[in-house]
Parts: sequence; structure tokens; C-alpha cells
Amino acid sequence: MSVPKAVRQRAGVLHKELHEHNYRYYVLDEPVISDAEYDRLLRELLDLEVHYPELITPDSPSQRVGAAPLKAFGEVRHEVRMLSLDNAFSDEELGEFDRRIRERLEVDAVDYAAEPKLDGLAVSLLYEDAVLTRAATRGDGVTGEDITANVRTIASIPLRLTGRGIPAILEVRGEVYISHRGFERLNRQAMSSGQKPFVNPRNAAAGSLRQLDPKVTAARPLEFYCYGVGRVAGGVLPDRHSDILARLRKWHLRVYEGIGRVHGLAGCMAYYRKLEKTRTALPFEIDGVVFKVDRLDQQEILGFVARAPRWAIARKFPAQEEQTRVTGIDVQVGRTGALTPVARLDPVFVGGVTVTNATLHNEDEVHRKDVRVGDTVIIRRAGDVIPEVVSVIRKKRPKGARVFHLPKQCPVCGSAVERIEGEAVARCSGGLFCPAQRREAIKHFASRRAMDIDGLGDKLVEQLVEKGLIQDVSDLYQLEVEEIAGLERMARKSATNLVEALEKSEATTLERFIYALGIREVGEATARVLAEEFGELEPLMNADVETLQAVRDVGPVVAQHITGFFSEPHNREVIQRLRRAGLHWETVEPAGPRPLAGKTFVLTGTLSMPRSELKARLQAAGARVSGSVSKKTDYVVAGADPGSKYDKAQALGIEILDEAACLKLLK
Ligand code: I6G
Repeated sequence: MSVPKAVRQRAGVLHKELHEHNYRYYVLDEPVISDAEYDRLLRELLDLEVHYPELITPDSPSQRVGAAPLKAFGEVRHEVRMLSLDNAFSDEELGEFDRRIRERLEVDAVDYAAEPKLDGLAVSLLYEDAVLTRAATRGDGVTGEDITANVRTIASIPLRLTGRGIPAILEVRGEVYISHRGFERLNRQAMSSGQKPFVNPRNAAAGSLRQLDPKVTAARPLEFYCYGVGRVAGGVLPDRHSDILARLRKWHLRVYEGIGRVHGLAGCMAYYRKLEKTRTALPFEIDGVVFKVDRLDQQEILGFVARAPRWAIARKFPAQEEQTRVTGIDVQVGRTGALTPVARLDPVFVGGVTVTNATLHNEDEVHRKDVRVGDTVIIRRAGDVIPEVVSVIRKKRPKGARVFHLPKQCPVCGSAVERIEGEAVARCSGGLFCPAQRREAIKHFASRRAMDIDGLGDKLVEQLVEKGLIQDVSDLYQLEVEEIAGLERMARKSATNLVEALEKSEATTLERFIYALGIREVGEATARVLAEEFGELEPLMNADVETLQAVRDVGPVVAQHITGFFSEPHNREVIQRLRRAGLHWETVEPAGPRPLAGKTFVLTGTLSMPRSELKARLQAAGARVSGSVSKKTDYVVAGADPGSKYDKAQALGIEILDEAACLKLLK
């Protein structure tokens, strides 16, 4: 049956619209239609394709849902070899790489493209006349597996490229991965259906890509970022790697926004250090930074060694997973009485530090992972996060390894342990009678973001409590230099400094003080809101649950924690003693009008004041300050040398203000 012209035209329109919406949703993260509307368009197309199967082309948006299962994967030969990368495990090795390059190129410094190295799987995507026709794994670099049907189900991979100047043959290379969020969701689903959870996002991504049934792949939260090109014919690309990536982005391929162009070794080091610090905030796992000589003519001069290009290197972060043995499982009592099982470990070097303890979170987790004393386990240290036990190597379990049970009594004070139904956490019921809770409460009170008592670290607090010199936070302000100087590793000078730091901390702010009290679920943000709303401590101490619930961001649970805290006579006494000792703050003026409530701002470029200051002023006026531009943004404030946010704002027609205009608005 031949396809009527009007039907063919309509199918063409639907293709175009669906591709566009897909791009907006999965690549730009800025949908412009509802899910229901998208489904309606897709259903209309599917309907047409049922009646006219000739309409089913490889780039049809209908082809994402998952084709029929395969018997086996076919083979794909990579015409341009898929190489791997050399690694640098230290600054020295990175320096060596840069030196070799400069020597070969006979230049003083080189421009590098710098990008995070995602912990996923390398894939090759072949676009012929802008249509995705084949996808393959890296395999051994020469031959990979044909995973086209599976890759088609990944929504952030365009089935057809959009834009001008696309080469007739364009092989794009990149990394398929699963985000932290996707991984958690996947494992929740796996566990609720009685399946074994995945060990890490990389394994989950690899397993998902190598499914013979594409419908299984379609249900997995796979994402994609591209990092370069392979074979290119019938068209020309820019002559710098970073410009090629920008071009790919223009054609609707997903390219990571934080890719930078840096100058020389110093630029590489700075990029690496920055990413090392911020990597835990990224939505996906990365294991290092890739640096590539940016100019293609220079890449060509440098060429290849064995299986890797000479012009690129992966500066790896220190290893983050290691094996070690559990020598015991202790139970720690936290500030709020929460009992946390902690695995004591044979010391192991991981993520750049020696680790001897790893959290097991709670009793359910210990049982889910089935961790026992004597087990050999994999532990992970992600950034500054507390190391955790990932899994047990069952084959190495010694005979007679005992199952762990949480005690019925607090291991520190002997009070009953309670666990509210539906909650994962069990708690000691001893409150501030429990020395462990007292000790943790004091550490929190002294911490930098609370009372910021310089020189009063965790170890010192432990000694002070152990020696009976302090019972609660108010005792801190009665300490004498002689008492402190008598402690381990303290001298007269450091004791005097501590007393001075304590005196200095007496002048504080209401929001810091509220936060320092350590009321359950009252973090810094809530403390700030409470200070703004109540202005002084007394009305907050006397507020009832209804009054508290009327405060923005305070729900019924937090309101209960607050009233519960202040109804405890001991807590009121401690506060009174603190005030008598001299703690003071200025009354907070009631929150004034919020002229910018409901408005979203994005800041870019270099401003004359610290960015945090302008952010705080905007927030005080009720505005939301976001890190990225979307169609929900109302204003972009642009300083000198604005970044890509500026271009995006222009493209979306968002009002751009300079700093002066923004300050005027604030007035
Ligand atoms: O495996 C890789 C991950 C990331 C890469 C890569 C990359 O760039 C960001 N780049 C090249 C050139 C190769 N593998 C071979």
C-alpha cells in the first residue's frame, strides 16, 4: 500500500516535533510541553506506522521503545580505532605528559581541552546523513559489538541530528552512564522486586547496554555525553577539539557544559583541583579529568603510541574503592541519639587517605549487605563523604562469621534503644543523660558553622567530657586556662587561645545560635528562617506547633522537634546559663517586604562584589538564585566575561541585567 502524500507529510511533522521535544527534555532539560501532550504525539505517529509500515525509518522517534530481542550481538569493525587513554596518577606524571608534549611540539605552552572522565562505557555512534544508523561498544578497539537497538532506547541520544553543515558520515564517541539518582532508583526497584541490587553505576550501565532484549535496556536510566569524534567524511569540522564539541552540541548532541579550555600545565592543575573538590556535587560518578591537546594540527604531529593517543591523558583521582577486612562492628551514638553500626577495618589506603572505619548506616543495611565480622569487604570513599561498605566478598568469608544485631540498650549509657516503626534509624532514648549524645552535641555547638569556636576540635571535646570538665555546652564558658592546659597535647598558650576563642564566640547571631543548639532537623537554612521570622529567641522558645508550622519551610515534624526541644527543662536551663555567661546577638529585624519573591535569578561572570554576597542580598529580597539558565529564569545578572549562561539567556530571550541594574532592582 503506497503512503498518501498527506500522511507522509504528517509523519514528517510528527518526527520533527517529537525529536525537538525529546531534545528539549533530555538534552536541554527544558521541556516545553507536558508528558501527556508528548505521549499524544507519539501515539499519533505509532498509529500511522501501524497502518503504513513503510513509514518506520531508523530515525523514527517510535524506534526508542525497544525492538525485538536479539539472539546475539553482531560485530562492528571500527574504521578509526577506538583507543584508550594513558593515565596519570600524580601531578608529577601530568607534568611529565605536558613536558613531553611541549618538547615534541617545540612550544612553551599548549592549550588543552579539559573535561571530567565519566565512569561509564565508551560507545561509538554512527550518523549517516544525520541519521543514527549504528552504535557499537569499544570492544578491543578494533572490533566492538553492535548495540544499535539498545542505544536507540537512550533518550539523550538523538536518532537524527539537527542543524547545518553536518558531515555525511559522522561517527560520534562518548560515554554511556547512569547518574547517582538513576542508580538509586534502579536499585530501589531491583530490591522491591526481590532482585539483587547492582554494585555500582558503571556495572549497572554495562549490564544494561549488553541486554539482548532492548526493552530491558529501555527501562534502565541510561544517559550519554559525547567526548569526541571518530570517522568523519563528507564535511568539515572545526580545527580545535573544544570547538568540535561546541559544534556537536549545536547539532543537538549532549556535551557536558563544564568542559573547559585551559592554558598550560598550570591551567590543567587548576581545573583538576577544582573538579576534585566539586566532584561529589556532580550528578554522576567521575574517576578523573581528561586533558587533550586542543589544536588538531598539534594532535596530528603528536600521533599515537600503541593503543593510546600521545595528545591526551586521563589524570585519575586517587582510587576510591578498595578491599579490606572487617575486624569488628561497633555501634556509635550520634548527637540525636541515632545508633550507627560502624565497621572497624584493617587500615587501607583509599581515595588518598588511610581508612580504618566505614559506616554501615543502619541495622537494615548491615543485613541487606550481610556484613559480618571477619568478612573481606569492598569499601568506597567518595570525596569527603564518610567511607562506606559497598559489598562483601562472600567467597572469602571465614567459617563461623557471626550475624550482627543492634543492641537493645545504648552501648554508652544503657538506656533503652527505640526504633519507630517505618524508620530505618534506631535511637538511644537517654537524651542528654547519654554522654555520647552530650559529647556530639558539644562538638556540633563548637563547629565552624555553629558557634565557630576556634581550636575546640573533636578530640579536645572528647577529653573535656571524659575528664568531667564539662557536662554541657554552657560549661565551656566556665573553663579556666589552667584546667585546659592540664589536658593531653595542650599547653598554656593553646589553652589561653581557646579561652579567648570562647570569649570571641560570645558575640554571635541568632541564626547561628539556633543552629548551634542542635535541634533535630533544624539545619542552617531553617535556623535562618526561624531567626528572621521570630527576631528573638524567647518568642521562638514559646511558640506552639501551629505558629511554627506557619513559618515557611517548617513542616509538622520539624515543628514537633522544636517544641519538644524547648519544652525540655534541661535545655532551657542550658540556654539561660549560656546567656548569663555572656552569649549575645542582635535582634533580627522582622523580615521586610520581599519585592523579588517568586523571581529566579542566575549569576554569571565576574562581579564587583563576591557572588555569595549578591546571592544573599537577592535571597533576602525573596528571590531564588539558581545555578543554571532555563526558561524558568527571570533574570540573568552578567558581570565581566560572562560564561555560556549569558549565551543561553540570549537564546531564550531572558532579560539580562548588569550589576548596577540588579542593585537598582534590589533597592
Ligand atoms: O574513554 C574516554 C573517556 C573520555 C576517552 C576519551 C574521553 O574524553 C573525555 N577521549 C579519548 C580520546 C579516548 N577515550 C580514546
